[in-house]
Amino acid sequence: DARLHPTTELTFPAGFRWGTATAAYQIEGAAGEDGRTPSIWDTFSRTPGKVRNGDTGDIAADHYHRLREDVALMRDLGVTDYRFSVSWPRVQPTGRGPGEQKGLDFYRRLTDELREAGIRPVATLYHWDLPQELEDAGGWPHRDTAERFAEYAALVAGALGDRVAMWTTLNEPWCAAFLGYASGVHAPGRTDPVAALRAAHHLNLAHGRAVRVLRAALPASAEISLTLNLHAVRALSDSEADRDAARRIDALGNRVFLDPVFHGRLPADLVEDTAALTDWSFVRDGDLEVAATPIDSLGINYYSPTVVAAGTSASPSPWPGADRHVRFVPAPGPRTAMDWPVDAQGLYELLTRLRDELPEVPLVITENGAAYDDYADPSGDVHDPERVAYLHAHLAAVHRALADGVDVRGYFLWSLLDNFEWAYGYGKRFGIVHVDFASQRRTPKDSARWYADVIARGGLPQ
Ligand code: GBH
Repeated sequence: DARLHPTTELTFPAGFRWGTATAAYQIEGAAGEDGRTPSIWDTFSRTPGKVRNGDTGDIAADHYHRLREDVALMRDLGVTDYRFSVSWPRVQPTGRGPGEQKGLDFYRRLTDELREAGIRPVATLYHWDLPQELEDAGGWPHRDTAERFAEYAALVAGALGDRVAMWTTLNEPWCAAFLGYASGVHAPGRTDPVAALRAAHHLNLAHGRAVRVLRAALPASAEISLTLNLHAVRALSDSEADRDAARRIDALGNRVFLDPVFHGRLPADLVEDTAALTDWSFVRDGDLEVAATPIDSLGINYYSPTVVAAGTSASPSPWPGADRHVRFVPAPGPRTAMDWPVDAQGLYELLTRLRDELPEVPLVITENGAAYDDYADPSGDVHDPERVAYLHAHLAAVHRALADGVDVRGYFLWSLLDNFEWAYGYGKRFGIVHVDFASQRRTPKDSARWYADVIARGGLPQ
């Protein structure tokens, strides 16, 4: 409220949801406890050479044993919502059949604790940790995995349906399909472009099947969503060749999911671009209708824009069929510790595009944040000024989009805690709370105090 905080420059709408986000494999640890079996990320991270420094999620931030402390951290921040993911191999160890009660109980304890703290639980069903048994049976390129996912969704809805306000089926199916099966930099580490296209389709199908299952099982008030890491694609120049490169990446990075999920169709140009690889006959009658089952909102994870020009890329790449047509151009300007460009305008562009293309769909920023090396002063305070600047700039972009009529309902900061940053291991820190991985001590950084102030004001300070 601007009257209470005269120095608040940009006020967000009442009811705007302020959250933080995490994912099971990145924080939980307890990889072998209470009946949990290996997921593809356990297998991948234990394979030498796949993850920097040989890091694994075996212990991670030990959140499985520290959920009360971590919820208390969020209560201190004042967040309204918390986005976590459910570990499939923890709650359904073989990927089929009955659930594992001890695993389900963990999420019941977590959601109890959240509700007691006045924080809305937002659950993601799949944040990349496929049970290894299902990968052994073919993984996402195999159609049956979509059926298994729908059954798993029913199991989790049965256990948590009375206590989770918002449900996300999949986190970033682009990464699951194309980093997992085409470039191989994520689990399961396969480098087969056709398998990746099949995976993308089966993820769309799994999403739609799960939406139907959730809709039938959950109270009418439950919000059902999907999170995509949409690519804010820009052509390096206005030349026809560069614009064609941008079109290809828009097809493979965005419309491969947006078109099935919101329009029940495949992008015609994508089918044409990939004709030498596949005839898409794995898409069966009725699949696209299932994928297009209505949802209540779209989650967007945004970190950086993507700049492309006509050219070629090294293979294996995560872009089936585009390697000989597209070159990725490093964007100018400052970089995060991931070497990703800092460019809040890309978020604004993405949001206004979605307003124009999907005017009926409410949007939620389900992830935004940055990795930086922080530093502790002699008193132990942890400083991360670049992260504060990054967050400020991106929230200002969200505010500008709101002013321009984009229906953004909330913002989830990635991430609550420093955690296992996938192929980068523990070397990259995204948290607003520092984690000492030797002692598991949590220390809120300056950015945590800054975010708590933003939430308390309902907006950005000057
Ligand atoms: C998200 O992934 C994840 O949901 C989260 O678990 C993760 O910790 C967080 O962001 C930070 O990484 O792949 O060559 O096209 C974001 C993944 C990163 C995928 C940037 C696209 C662009 C380079 N995205 N990446 S490329």
